[in-house]
Formats: sequence, C-alpha cells, structure tokens
Amino acid sequence: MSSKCIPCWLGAGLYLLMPLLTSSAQADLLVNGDFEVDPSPQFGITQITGWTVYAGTVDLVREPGVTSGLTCLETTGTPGAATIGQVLATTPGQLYLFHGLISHHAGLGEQTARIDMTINGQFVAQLTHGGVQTTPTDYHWQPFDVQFVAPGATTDLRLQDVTNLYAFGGGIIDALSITPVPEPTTQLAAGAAAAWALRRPRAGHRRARSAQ
Ligand SMILES: [Ca+2]
Repeated sequence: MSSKCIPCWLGAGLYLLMPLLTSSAQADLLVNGDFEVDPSPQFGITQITGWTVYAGTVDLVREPGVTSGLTCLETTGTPGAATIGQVLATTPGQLYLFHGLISHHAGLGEQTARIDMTINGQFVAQLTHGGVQTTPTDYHWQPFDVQFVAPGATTDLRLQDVTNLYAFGGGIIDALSITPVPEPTTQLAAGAAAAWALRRPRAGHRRARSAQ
C-alpha cells in the first residue's frame, strides 16, 4: 500500500469503529424509562409497563409541566410511598450512567423529596429535589446523573421514595435512562487503530528492507 492510501485506512478504521461506539453510547437498558407507554393519568396504581412496584403505589401524571413526553411518575402515589425497580441485563464490571429528571409534589411546598437508589440491595445514591415551590405548569425539573459499576450479569435497580412528609406526594421522576459509559480503553482503542493505520505502511517497508 502506498502512502497515498493512509487517509483511506484512517477513514475506514474510524468508520468501522463508529457503529460500535455509537451503539454503545445509545443503548438504554431501561424499559419505559420515560413513562409514556401506559395510559395516563392513573393514580394509586401498582403496575407500570417495564417496572415492578415492590411496595406502595405510584401515580402516572400528565400535566403541562411535564417536559419529557406527556407523562411523569410520582413515586409516592395515592396514597403510599413506593419502591419500584427493574432487573437489567448488564456486563459485569461495566460502568453505567443512570440519568433522569427529578422534581417533587407541589403539596410538599419547598420541602425536599428524597428517593434512594439501590443496586442489588446496596445503597448507591439519594436523589433529592426541594427548596422551591413546584406547580402543575412548572415542575422545576433538575437533571441527575449517577454512575455505578454493574456487579454481575443482572443488576437489580430499585428506587425507594423515602420522603415521608406527605402521604399523597413525594418525589417525581421522568426521562430515566441507563447507558454504558464508554471506557477509556475503548477510546484508546479508537486512537490506537488510527495510529496503527498510520504506521502500517512504514511497517511494511521495514519488512521489505529486512527481506533484502
Ligand atoms: Ca415522560
């Protein structure tokens, strides 16, 4: 291969890697993380597509303040603080990003709603929202990001509303997703492939010289 083909190799290498990197970045493990699948509104329910309600009840709420789709989920339903979750197929040792939006029920005033996140029974993080009065038209959504390492081939994610301030309202969540975080080794592999493509013609020249 002549040196004129170096850009071709580089372009081809990156082209082949891009689908892998892109699919990895976009693979959402959660089912119905945006809570748009079921009819809404529904109050005091214990069944949601994709999710298990282990305790309490939840409300599927459709109000003008919802910014991701049409429906969000109140994790303290009508009534009762809920624990919900999904069992995910994961790669052991893989780093994942749990992303979403959080708000709280207007009945709490400016008090803080709290939702505990656990993985396989182990506490990982507490999601909170407070310090502001929410309304049906302005939920004052706050994004959150929590990273965790998958402990095994299955990951039992649970979210438990522990606000305990108002029987009919606590945390509100929406636009949830869990995606693999590209590891530095993956990014290094892309760089190494590009470097390898650039160096390959010279390696061929070395072999040619050694054969002489
Ligand atoms: Ca939604």
